[in-house]
Amino acid sequence: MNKKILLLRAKLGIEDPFPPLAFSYLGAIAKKEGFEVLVENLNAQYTKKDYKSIIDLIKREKPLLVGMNFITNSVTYSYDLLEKIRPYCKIIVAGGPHATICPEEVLEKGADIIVLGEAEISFKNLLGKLSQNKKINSVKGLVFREKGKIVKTKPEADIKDLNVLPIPDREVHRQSDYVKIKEEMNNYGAVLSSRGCTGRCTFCLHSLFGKCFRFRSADKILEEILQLHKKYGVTTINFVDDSFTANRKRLNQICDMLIEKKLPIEWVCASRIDFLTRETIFKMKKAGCVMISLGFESMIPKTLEKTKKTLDPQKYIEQTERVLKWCHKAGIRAGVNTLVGFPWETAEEMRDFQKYVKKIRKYVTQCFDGGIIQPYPGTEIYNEYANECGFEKWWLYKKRLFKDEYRPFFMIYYHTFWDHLHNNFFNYDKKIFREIDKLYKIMGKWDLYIISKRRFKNPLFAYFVYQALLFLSNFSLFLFNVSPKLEKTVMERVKKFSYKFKFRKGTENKDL
Ligand code: B12
Ligand code: SF4
Repeated sequence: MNKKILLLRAKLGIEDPFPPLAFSYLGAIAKKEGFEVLVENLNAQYTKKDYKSIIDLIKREKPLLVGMNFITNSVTYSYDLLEKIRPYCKIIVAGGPHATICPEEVLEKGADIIVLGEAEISFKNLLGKLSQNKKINSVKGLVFREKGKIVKTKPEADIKDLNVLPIPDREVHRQSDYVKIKEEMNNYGAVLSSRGCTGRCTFCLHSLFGKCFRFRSADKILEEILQLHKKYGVTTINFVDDSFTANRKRLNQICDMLIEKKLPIEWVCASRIDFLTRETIFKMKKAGCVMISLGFESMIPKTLEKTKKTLDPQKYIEQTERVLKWCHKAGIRAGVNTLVGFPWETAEEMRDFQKYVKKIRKYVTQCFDGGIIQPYPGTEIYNEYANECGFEKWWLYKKRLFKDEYRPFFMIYYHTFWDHLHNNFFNYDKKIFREIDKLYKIMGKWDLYIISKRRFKNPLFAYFVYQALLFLSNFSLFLFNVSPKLEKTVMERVKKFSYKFKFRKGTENKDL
């Protein structure tokens, strides 16, 4: 019997700076069950693989199954790959956010079995059955076809105690796909310390890991950090949790352990605004935290309320300003996530947002990050507006805005969410479109400014770099408006050069 599996991620348009944790977790599970695990991530930033080499690999290795990962906004890329490899695969298993929300669609596109949501237990049981050529009906958490009918097995329970999971196995990935220079070993430092979220925001797919927020113990986190430091020389840990700071007791324990160990480790995380206190922030700093990405989203009370971000917008906005000041005092860089473009927002509110950004920006020392609302399936906002705004199943027909996955220069530093604005899901009128565009340019300018300042100590030189980047971004935007092809011809080299001149430290949140 062939105990070999291939885990595969398609090229998705936005490159992966770090190895997908899904494959590290599932790889660890499969290895424990005695399987050999092959991983190919066509979306890894330095991979040299293409469709043809994947087909050759499948023909050569004949894996028992090929497991693919599906994310909504790039799902058509995954479907392309699925179609190409289909004739050469025995069994294709699908998982990830999109496969969980739209299992029937993924089956229709050619997959054989869908594993819903948190997959470790179902995947382990599925491997057991498939490797013994047995029926899979008793495995929970699956969707598949049997005699032409779609079968959905009973749901698998959330893993209550995350400590029972193995430490994700990063050895399943090819290091050269993610690391070219020593500093990039930090790409191996992505850690998931909890699953689920205490929030229920209407624009977010918080149901992926079930309804219940669970966390790994501080001991387990430390064990993983020590392993990453010793084995890969990682010095920056990137906690990718939805709610890293939600449990204060555990946060304190993690901080205490890191303070006591005196490791040469810095870390970054994301946090809701309301989980942070002055004491917490100062303690986090002492424990090596250098950056917090704050889930602020909006200063528009109506939006904060309607999206269920908070029940008390006024208090929330006041807390935001306090948190920003505390981070500033503690010496932790603060990033601010924003989200605009909700169908009820007005041009005037966008102008208020612009003023607000100008007011708080001196405390924003990482970047403004976020976007223009994209209605992902499985979210409340999708269910409420899909019909009314005519964007049902948009991921299948929405025209790709960029040819050959080339993204113009102005999007790297300046107008990161230009494509999201131009997707225009909520049919903005001209006025609001213009004001959102303006808002993102104000934030983009600030991002360019702080990135240049952080990278170059000499203030005059930093200012010069900032002006140069701003000029190049605007020039790229101008060329793109004339002709996307022209932009590519002129700016592709500049883009390559600017990548070489990467801003290494402190830019974890921007593709620099
Ligand atoms: C890190 C991250 C990223 C990184 C990814 C880097 C990387 N190499 O992984 C970056 C920054 C690139 C990124 C980008 C984007 N992301 Co993102 N991201 C995340 C985040 C925060 C963590 C992902 C993670 O590592 N999770 C931990 C692992 C263990 O979980 P997992 O991947 O879900 O895998 C589990 C299961 O899903 C399942 N599974 C997954 N794959 C497979 C495959 C098989 C075969 C099987 C059996 C099971 C299985 O098993 C795993 C273990 O249980 C999630 C939020 C979240 N809480 O998960 C959002 C999330 C995945 N991102 C999301 C979005 C929307 C985006 C962007 C569109 C945002 C943007 N700015 O444009 C882009 C799109 C990227 C693309 N190429 O298409 C959404 C996806 C929604 C959707 N419907 O698809 C999420 C869920 C956030 C949210 N709550 O809305 N992202
Ligand atoms: S947006 Fe953030 S706080 Fe809200 S549900 Fe999603 S992860 Fe949780």
